[in-house]
Amino acid sequence: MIQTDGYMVIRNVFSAKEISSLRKTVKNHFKNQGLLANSGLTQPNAAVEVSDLGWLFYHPKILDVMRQLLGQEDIMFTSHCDIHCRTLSAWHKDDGMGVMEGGYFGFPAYDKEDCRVYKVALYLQDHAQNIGGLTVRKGSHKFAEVDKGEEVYIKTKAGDIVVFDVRLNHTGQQDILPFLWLEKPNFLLRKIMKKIFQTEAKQSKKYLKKLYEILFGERLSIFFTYGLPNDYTKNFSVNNMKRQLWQNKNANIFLSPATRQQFIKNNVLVAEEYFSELVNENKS
Ligand SMILES: O=C(O)CCC(=O)C(=O)O
Ligand SMILES: [Fe+2]
Repeated sequence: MIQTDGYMVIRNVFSAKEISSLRKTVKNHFKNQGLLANSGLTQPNAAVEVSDLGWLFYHPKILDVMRQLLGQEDIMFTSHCDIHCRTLSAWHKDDGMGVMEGGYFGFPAYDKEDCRVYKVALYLQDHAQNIGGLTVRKGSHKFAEVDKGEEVYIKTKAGDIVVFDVRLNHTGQQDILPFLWLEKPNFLLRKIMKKIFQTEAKQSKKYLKKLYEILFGERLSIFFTYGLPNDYTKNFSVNNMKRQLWQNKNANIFLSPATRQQFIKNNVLVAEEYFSELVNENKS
């Protein structure tokens, strides 16, 4: 259960056609946009910045899953969405404790039962035969320590989603070659490459990464977030939007009218109702 474990896997949410269309949209965006981050590219505030993704956020299956997990009809879209291409990762929480004082909730909310902000992790390729998908620490949404909790690697196929509490400890792909049996050889390979090609460690890492992408395709992912319509979700949304705006260095705050209209039509509340304070901040 998501309230005890802090995460839930839902299989076959998207069709092969939908995944292929999302891959196209994400790849196309990163052709000439995005920020360099974690050995790859990332686009914060993608619900606002990438208009072709709109349909994903009010997809009937996503709204069904969220209503079930949140246990009620009334749910709120936070306007959070990050998309990634080829990025690597390390253990962290998405509650903003590392980003601002008190995190996105304004204080450590690990013991709060009605703090229910859930993120969708959608990988646009299979991660069942490698360790490039999501690894979580079960139950770790209940405490502050990032290095505590039973480690679980979640095998996913393109079309599956993982929904997790934003306070949960998690990491994406950590090494350039995401295979458990290669943990030691990864290191040796880099050493050999350095000898043969006289390439520096950083350079040989880059070549290995490129080689992996040629063999297995580019690693693309989409993360987006909903919550119960309460103060926890509102604070998360406003403060997370601040983070997205800092990263983007621009002032695009609001969803397109078409996307907004679809949320209204589907009875989904939108956190951007509370973003007016951000407009004034961005002007000054
Ligand atoms: O790269 C991944 O798979 C994880 C990304 C992530 O944790 C995040 O965007 O917060
Ligand atoms: Fe994360």
